[in-house]
Amino acid sequence: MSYPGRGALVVLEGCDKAGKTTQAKLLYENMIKAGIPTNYMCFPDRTTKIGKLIDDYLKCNNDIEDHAIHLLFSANRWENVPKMKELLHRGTTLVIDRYAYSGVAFSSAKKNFSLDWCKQCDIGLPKPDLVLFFDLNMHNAVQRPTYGQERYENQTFQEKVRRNFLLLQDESFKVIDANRPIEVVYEDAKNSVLRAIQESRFKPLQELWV
Ligand code: NYM
Ligand code: MG
Repeated sequence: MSYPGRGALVVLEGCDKAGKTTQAKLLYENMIKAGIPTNYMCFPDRTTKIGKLIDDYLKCNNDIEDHAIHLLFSANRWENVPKMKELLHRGTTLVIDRYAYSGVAFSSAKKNFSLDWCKQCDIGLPKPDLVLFFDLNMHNAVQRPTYGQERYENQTFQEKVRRNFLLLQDESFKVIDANRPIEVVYEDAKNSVLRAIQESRFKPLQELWV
């Protein structure tokens, strides 16, 4: 099957333990099965040098000043932009587990960090065609296995993060009720992704927050 035009940039966002990774993997596997060229990526990309610093920070093995870690998360996206653009222009759809919205929603939940300041370093990144925001009741999130193992995984902080995500909603956002069974959530997500692929194929890739 040949796919003219570019691939879609699809981002999955949400608080910790909302089921993003499960859904991203399901989307990736099923799109490959359906013959749609697709790649899975995630941020932070913990495999690069910058990503290793971030990984240590999240596991509380190191401390990094709040502004500096914010910029490192952003740098970790920028270092992947050439690869993302190449894939998209080759017609590959990207399913990405977290992106700049996480960058802003998490950092701006810290004291003295404004949404506006946090957005600056991500301005100009490739703009997602679709952002699926997985909205999970905090009560359900804290019940999930491994909750609380990494930095930021506490309820007060996550409630601030959730409010920040909702402040970042734009025309590409779709809020998905993640409190439902995996298969129901998946159906909802899949339909939006298939629509985004159709609609963005012949549209130029845009820049985020410009
Ligand atoms: N996170 C993720 C940030 O604070 N800023 C960012 O730019 C990104 C991409 O890292 N708690 C936070 C959100 C998560 C944590 O993500 C790691 P994951 O999806 O649990 O590996
Ligand atoms: Mg996590």
